[in-house]
Amino acid sequence: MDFHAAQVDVLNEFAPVKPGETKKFTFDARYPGVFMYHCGSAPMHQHIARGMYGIVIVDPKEGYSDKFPRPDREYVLVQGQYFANADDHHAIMEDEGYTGSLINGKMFNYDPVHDQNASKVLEAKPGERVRIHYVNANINRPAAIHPIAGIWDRVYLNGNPRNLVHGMATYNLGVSEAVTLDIVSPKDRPTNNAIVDHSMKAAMSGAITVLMNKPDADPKAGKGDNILIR
Ligand SMILES: [Cu+2]
Repeated sequence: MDFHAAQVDVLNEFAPVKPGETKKFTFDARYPGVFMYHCGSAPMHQHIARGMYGIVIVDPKEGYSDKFPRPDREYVLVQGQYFANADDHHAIMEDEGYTGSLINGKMFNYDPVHDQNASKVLEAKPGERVRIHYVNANINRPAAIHPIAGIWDRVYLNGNPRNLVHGMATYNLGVSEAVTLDIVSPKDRPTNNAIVDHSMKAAMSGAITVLMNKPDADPKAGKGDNILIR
């Protein structure tokens, strides 16, 4: 297991664990932010393509501040790729047979416009600060994260409160990169957003997430355990 939040010995702590074996290690998370983790066993790209990845969120020791205000809601989005033949690890490495983009494990997971079976969306009330923690677990491709009909109010590079950028339309996430993105919809008019990977192949094959801003938003959505919509 490769935890990008950890500073450890790659030959020891990140060594492969064979079937039937167990391994235990601990680390101090010294940097706040959002980080990818993934299976690091060979062939690593095949394990990642099979979905063995996720996000680690390290909260800042000092808590919230003017620079890092408490959000009204928070959501986690982890983007990855679906390959037609997950057995062909050479094709995966070459980005061949990439047929869909996954958000938290499913194409168009929160997009009822493109998938009529999608029953879930992200929700917020107009004027609320919505914080999105986004990971790019693609094999080779960057991801251009844009909130259609909106602007990222604040972007925290790698999710670190010290790395603050304002007013961005699109943030380009490198491979394995994670970012924290705040969006605040106008209070005085109804808006909805579609959070896309603006790379068209990714958007058209699954990387679209609908954020509905409505006065009767579910009060529990984006809070506590519900930062991940299941
Ligand atoms: Cu890695």
